[in-house]
Amino acid sequence: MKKEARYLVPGDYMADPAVHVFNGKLYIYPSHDRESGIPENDNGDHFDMNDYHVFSMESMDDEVTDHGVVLAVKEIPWAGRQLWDCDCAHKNGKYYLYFPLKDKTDIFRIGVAVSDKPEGPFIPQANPIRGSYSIDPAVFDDGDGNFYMYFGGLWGGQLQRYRNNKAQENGEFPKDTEPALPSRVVRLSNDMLEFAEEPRAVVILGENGKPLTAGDNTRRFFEASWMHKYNGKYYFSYSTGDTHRLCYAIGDNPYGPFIYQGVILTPVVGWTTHHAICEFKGKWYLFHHDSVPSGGRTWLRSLKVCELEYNADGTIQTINGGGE
Ligand code: FUB
Repeated sequence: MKKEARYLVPGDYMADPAVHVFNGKLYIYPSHDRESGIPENDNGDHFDMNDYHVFSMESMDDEVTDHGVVLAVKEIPWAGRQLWDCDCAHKNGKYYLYFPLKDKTDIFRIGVAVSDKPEGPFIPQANPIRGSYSIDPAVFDDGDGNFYMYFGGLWGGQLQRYRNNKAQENGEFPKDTEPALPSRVVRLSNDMLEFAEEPRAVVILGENGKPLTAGDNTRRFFEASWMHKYNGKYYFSYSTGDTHRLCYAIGDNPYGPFIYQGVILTPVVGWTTHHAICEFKGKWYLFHHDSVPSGGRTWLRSLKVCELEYNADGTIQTINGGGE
């Protein structure tokens, strides 16, 4: 594969990739963007997606295979609107698709749908996961029987409405000098359908050993959590949202704390940036999206992939997103 990023699904708008290798093949679980005519606002109402497709690749030089619609809003019993970034995990021959969706009262919850195959179709559970909230679930298989979900997103993702896993009367943001609102991490139950514990804060420490502050908006967490392991270390990566970077922090276990390291991807064309990092056939890749093919329409994004390279000390080489 060439070093420069390439678009994966030229014929349709797909975003927010989650990527895993199952049975030797690469599977991509993106959001499916569409033009619904809803005006752009800070609440993200213009991201009005109503189904998911799954894509697979035999090798990185392949074209992607589209497995079609695998889950739609109309099939989900508790659905309100807006299917945002999903992820998939495999355990004991079953595949679990985790997805954020607003319920009938316009509150984001995280649901799960199950299939016998990585390419679906997926059958949704009757209710969202008990105790779930906000958006952007990313599920990490630690290889020891434990699976962890990272989730949360600010602004339209509603994370600011919660403290200690409880909804607040007024969802207020911390002051600039206070610790930033964190992503959450939770271990999943053995049957993969519930949280096994109360979600915990994903704390990112700066060089002074203190949590990044809310005012540190070029480095603090905003949305789009992802976890991968490299050389025994845990790499938590995320979007800084309103400053449009993908950044990462490294820890010694899935719960953290994580120490801030730097930028993986500089801003792309389009407001959102979102990614997955995955090893496939001996190389590492960054999957992400931008809005170049739609002429900058930020709610119509296109999937991309490029190689990701590490330095000898385990830090990641910054990739140019082309949007600055
Ligand atoms: O696709 C809708 C939202 O945009 C996602 O949930 C965020 O991560 C951002 O990419």
